[in-house]
Amino acid sequence: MIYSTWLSQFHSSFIIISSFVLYVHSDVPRPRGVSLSKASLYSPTKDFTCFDGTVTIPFSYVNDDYCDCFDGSDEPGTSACLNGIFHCTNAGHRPQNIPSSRVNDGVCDCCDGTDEYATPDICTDICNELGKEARAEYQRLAELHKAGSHLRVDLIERGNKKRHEMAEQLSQLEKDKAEAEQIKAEKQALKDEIEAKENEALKVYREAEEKEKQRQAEEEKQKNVKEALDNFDRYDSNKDGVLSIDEIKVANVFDKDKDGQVDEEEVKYFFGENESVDKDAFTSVTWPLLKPLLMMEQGMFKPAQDEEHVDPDVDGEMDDDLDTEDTGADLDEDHAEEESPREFDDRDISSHDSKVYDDETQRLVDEATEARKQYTEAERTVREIESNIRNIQQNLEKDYGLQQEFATLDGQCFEFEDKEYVYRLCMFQKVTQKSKNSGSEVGLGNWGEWAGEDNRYSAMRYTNGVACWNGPNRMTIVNIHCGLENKVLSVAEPYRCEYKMELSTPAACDMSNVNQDHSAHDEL
Ligand code: MAN
Repeated sequence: MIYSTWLSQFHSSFIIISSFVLYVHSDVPRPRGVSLSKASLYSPTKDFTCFDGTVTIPFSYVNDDYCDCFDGSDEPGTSACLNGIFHCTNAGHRPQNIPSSRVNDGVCDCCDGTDEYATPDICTDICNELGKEARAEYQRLAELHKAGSHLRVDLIERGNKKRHEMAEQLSQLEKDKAEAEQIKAEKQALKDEIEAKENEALKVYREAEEKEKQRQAEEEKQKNVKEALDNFDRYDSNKDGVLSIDEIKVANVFDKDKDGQVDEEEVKYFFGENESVDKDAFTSVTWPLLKPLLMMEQGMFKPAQDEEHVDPDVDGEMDDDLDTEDTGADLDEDHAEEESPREFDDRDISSHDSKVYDDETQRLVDEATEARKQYTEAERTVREIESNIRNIQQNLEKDYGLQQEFATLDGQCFEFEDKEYVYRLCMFQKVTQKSKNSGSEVGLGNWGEWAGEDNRYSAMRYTNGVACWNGPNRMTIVNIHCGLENKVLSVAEPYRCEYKMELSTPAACDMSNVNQDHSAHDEL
C-alpha cells in the first residue's frame, strides 16, 4: 500500500506523454518497444501488471521513463529500467530484442532505427537492404546445405555401416578372447606340469650347484687365510708370531697416505686399538684392509670409494714390498678366479641351455622351454585381443553425431598452411602445428568433446596439448560448417596458445539448421 501511494504521488508530478506514444508500424497498436507477441499484455484500458506479477500500475505509467517494475516490463520503450528489453520490429528484416539501456543512446542498434526515436534523424531504416542480403545468404546456405545433404546422407550410411561393422568386430573379438583365454589356461596348465617335472629333475643339479658354491667359498676362504699368513710372515721380521708397530713401520705398504712414514693413525687403522696383532688378528682385522692396497698397487683392483682414499701413485719402494713372487702370483691367481665363470652360478632356468644335463633332464628342460614359449605366445595373443577390444569400445563410445554422420571422418587428417606453420587436424584424434622453419611439431590438443553452443555438433574441442611456455596447455576449437568437401578453411590463434580452426564438411549440411534460421526470418 505504502509503495503504491508513493508511486502515484511520484507519477503525478510528471507530465507523461511517452506512454501514450504507440508504435504504429504494425496493425496491432502497442507501446513502443513491445513485440507483437507481447502486445496483448499492454492494454490501454486496463492497469498494467508487471510480468513478474509483483506490482500493478496505471497504464499511464508504462513507458513514462520511470522504472516501476522490478523486471523492467513497464519500460520497454525507454532506458529507465536497467533490465528492460526493447523490441524492434525491423520490418523487411529480422525483428530484434536489445537491452533497453541502448534506447536513445545515440547508437543505431535496430536496422529500422526505432531505438533512437528521440533523435530520429541519426538513423536510417536499412532493414530492407539487410533483409535482402540476409535472404540472399539464406538462399546460398539453403542451396549449399541441399547439395551437401546428399553427401551427408552418404556419410550417414557409411557411418552406420562402420558402426555396425565395429559392433560385429567387437562380438567376434569377444569370442576370440574367450577362445584365447581357454588356450592360455591350457598352456599354463601344461607349462606348470612340465615345469614341476623340470624343477624336480633340476633339483639334483641345483643341489650340486649349491654344494659347489659352498666348496668354492670354503676354498676361497682357505686361500685367503693362507695368503694372509704368507704376508704375515713377510712382515713378521723377528718371526715371533706377533706383528709389532716397529715391524710394520718399515713396510711401506702400511704407509696408507704415502707421506713417507707409518704414523699412529695408520697403525690404528691396521691394528685396531692394539699395539700388535697375532696371526689370527692379522687374518681377520689387518689383512682385509691390507689386501685391497696390495691389489691396487698391482693394478688389479680399483675401489668404488672416493678417489681421495686411493693414492694411485706406486713408487719403487712399494714394488719392494711386493717383490715376493709368491704373493704377486697368489693375488694374480685370485683375481683370475674371481673373473672365471662358475659352473652352476646361474639359477635362471632359461639359460640352462649351455649346461650339460643328463638326457632325461635335458629333454624336460627343452620341453619346459617350449611350454614356456607357447604360454608366453598365448598370453600375448590374449593381450592383443584385449587391446583391440579396448580400441573398438573406445570408438563405439565416441559421439559421431545423431546419425553417425561424423563416424567415417574419425582418423582422417586435414592440413592447413599459413606463412609460419602447417596445421594438421586428425579428426577425433588430435591437432598439431609444425613450424616451417624448425620442422618441430607441437601438439595443439587431443580430442576432447563436442562443444557447440546451440548445436553441440557445430564445434569440436581438442584439449591438453603441449604446455604453453609460462602458460596453460594448448587447446583448439574446431568450428564445423557445411561445405561440399572436408577442408580446413582457416586457422587462427585469437589468444596465445588457444587456436581456432574452421572446418567445412558435408557432415554438417543439415537443412534443419537452415530452417531454424528461416523460421526466425518468417516471424517478420
Ligand atoms: C609456438 C607456437 C605459437 C605459440 C607460441 C607460444 O611458437 O606454438 O603458436 O603462440 O609457441 O609460446
